[in-house]
Amino acid sequence: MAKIKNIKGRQVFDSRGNPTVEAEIFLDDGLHASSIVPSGASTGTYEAFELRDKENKNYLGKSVFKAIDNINVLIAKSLKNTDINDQTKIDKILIELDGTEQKKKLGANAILAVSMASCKLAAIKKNVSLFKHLGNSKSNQLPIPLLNIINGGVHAKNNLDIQEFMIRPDKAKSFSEAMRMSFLVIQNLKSILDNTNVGDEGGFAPNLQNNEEAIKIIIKSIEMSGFKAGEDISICLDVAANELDKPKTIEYYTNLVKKFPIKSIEDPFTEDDWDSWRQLTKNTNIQIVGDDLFATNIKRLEKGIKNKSSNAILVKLNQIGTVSETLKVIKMAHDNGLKTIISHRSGDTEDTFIADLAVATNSSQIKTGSLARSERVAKYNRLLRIEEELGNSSKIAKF
Ligand code: 2PG
Ligand code: MG
Repeated sequence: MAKIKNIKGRQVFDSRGNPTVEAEIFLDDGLHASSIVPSGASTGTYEAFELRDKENKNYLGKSVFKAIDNINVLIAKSLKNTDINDQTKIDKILIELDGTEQKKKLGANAILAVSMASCKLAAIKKNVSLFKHLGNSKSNQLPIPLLNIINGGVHAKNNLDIQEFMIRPDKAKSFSEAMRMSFLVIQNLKSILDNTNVGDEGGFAPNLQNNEEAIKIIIKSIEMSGFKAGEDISICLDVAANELDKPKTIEYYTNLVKKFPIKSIEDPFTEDDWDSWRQLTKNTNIQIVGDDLFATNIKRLEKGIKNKSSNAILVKLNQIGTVSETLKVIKMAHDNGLKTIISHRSGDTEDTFIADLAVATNSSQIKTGSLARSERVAKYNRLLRIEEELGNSSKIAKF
């Protein structure tokens, strides 16, 4: 048994330059590991609570010193001497110590940093890669990436109201091939845009006439790269409907899908519009993804499964706040035939935990931005290394 000796929290910064939480855990034998939590911009009402020091004017109300303090005092004391290999117990202690539905007492940012760091440390102690520690003997499938190559909505200061225009290289035979295909499309897209400034997730953020123009330019870039749109590479959208000024209708989406090679739509409706979700899922045969709808929360996922609201779920660790609860949500989704897409946040960091999580859980997809900004690219690079480590036994999800 390897016991936790000490836990240290510290305030660091995320990719938008906002303060965030890092936790570092130390074992008796001197081994240690750390993890940093990300932060969203288009956040849902049902997400776990992100604790910020609203009254701290020095940091415009965004510092996380209270969360850090909770790690250094309450959490460190409660987890001292706990076996690092017992993730279920660690997360249970954290959940009970907090005691609130949305992790409002300690802050989900404090809790998740510790939960992820303990997972990483257990892997280091066992001397295995994180994806192997988190997964099982079947964890040899690389996810297909969804790359957000045009940013809009609250992630960019432009006039597009759909938040994410993504490409998914469906016909890639390996992860490195998926990245090569995506690289070509991004470079071609860059060559035809006048303005190549990027948004929060590394995708370009041009001002265009409307959403359809963004889709048309992406199709053009796919074709310029020598691929067939809708076959080799498909288009995926995240509407992030909670953030829309003008909601979109079921007909808008069914027409868009008829017109363009779109294979996946995330958050087409707001988080409580269960009826519209159900109808759209019934009326199309593409992937409909619940993000703010489920908030990686098992109770909301249960409701969505009963309601037949979607056929896929976006998974974000910090929407729920512990690794164990995230794994349960993924299992419930798979047991009920839903696809899982492991996701970054728009404010992210150098932490690559989600890359390992995607492989460990056999998730068919990962969404972690474009090929720009190191906090995004780091996840893709980690997946390339995992593919190399798996060698001949590796495969990639099929579409
Ligand atoms: C989303 C995410 C990630 P945010 O809506 O899916 O792309 O954005 O982190 O701002 O919620
Ligand atoms: Mg989303």
